[in-house]
Amino acid sequence: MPVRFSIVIPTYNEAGGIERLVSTLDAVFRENGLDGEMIVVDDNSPDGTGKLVDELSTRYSVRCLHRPGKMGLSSGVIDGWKFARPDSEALGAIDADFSHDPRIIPEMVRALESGRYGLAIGSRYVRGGGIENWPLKRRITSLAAIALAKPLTTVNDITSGYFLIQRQALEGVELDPIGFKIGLEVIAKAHYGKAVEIPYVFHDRAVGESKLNSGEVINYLRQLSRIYRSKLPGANAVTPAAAGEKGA
Ligand SMILES: Nc1nc2c(ncn2[C@@H]2O[C@H](COP(=O)(O)OP(=O)(O)OP(=O)(O)O)[C@@H](O)[C@H]2O)c(=O)[nH]1
Ligand SMILES: [Mg+2]
Repeated sequence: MPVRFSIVIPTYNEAGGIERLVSTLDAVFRENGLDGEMIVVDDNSPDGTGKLVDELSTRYSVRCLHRPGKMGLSSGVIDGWKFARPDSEALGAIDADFSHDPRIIPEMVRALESGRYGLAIGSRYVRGGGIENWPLKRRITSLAAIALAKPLTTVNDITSGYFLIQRQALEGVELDPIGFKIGLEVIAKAHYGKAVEIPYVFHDRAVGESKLNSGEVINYLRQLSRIYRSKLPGANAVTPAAAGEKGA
């Protein structure tokens, strides 16, 4: 059964590359018979990204959700999923700067279609994956971020922002909209059964500027500590009285 899906592209000042990404994804969908839509979530980018995407929506399978100001990557992805067509069975995310290789999307979709996996992750840290043109500092920061989250999961690329997940795996899951790491939030909390990591080579952005700053490191640590705390025994326990249940 072909899986219908919506993939969110969060944008802030990505006018320089968004048309190339949207047209490439559109071609990948068509050439592989995929039933996908793109949702760009734009935070009123001063460079006019949102307006450009509205124009592109007449030619490609893309719609733009406009938010009034810069509200963060993770919250953008979460809002995009709410905006997605309701009959999409899978939801995903991809960066706008071509760091995430669109050519692995068919493999991600097929993995969900197989019924064996509830989550398909674009992965830099499995055989065949990698990173190109990243300065040493970024590589070390990424590995440190992953090491801190390692006890949470067996997934290798825990901080990947490139993935596709069955919609039902997110039902009832409270996602923290803090910061940049929506992938970690999903990997640590959603009910997806088995995950598969599909390798790709990450390329540093060629156009536009990075939105990552030192504040995001603090956000990441806050996010991690909240996830760890939620995993502590009894963290989500509800007393019978609080749940409105009657004791035995
Ligand atoms: N809507 C929205 N999108 C954002 C926001 N911050 C970042 N993004 C988008 O999220 C994606 C990832 O941001 P990047 O700046 O590429 O962050 P990064 O990949 O960690 O860093 P570089 O690739 O080095 O720039 C891009 O598509 C950004 O445009 C935000 O506050 N709102
Ligand atoms: Mg990037």
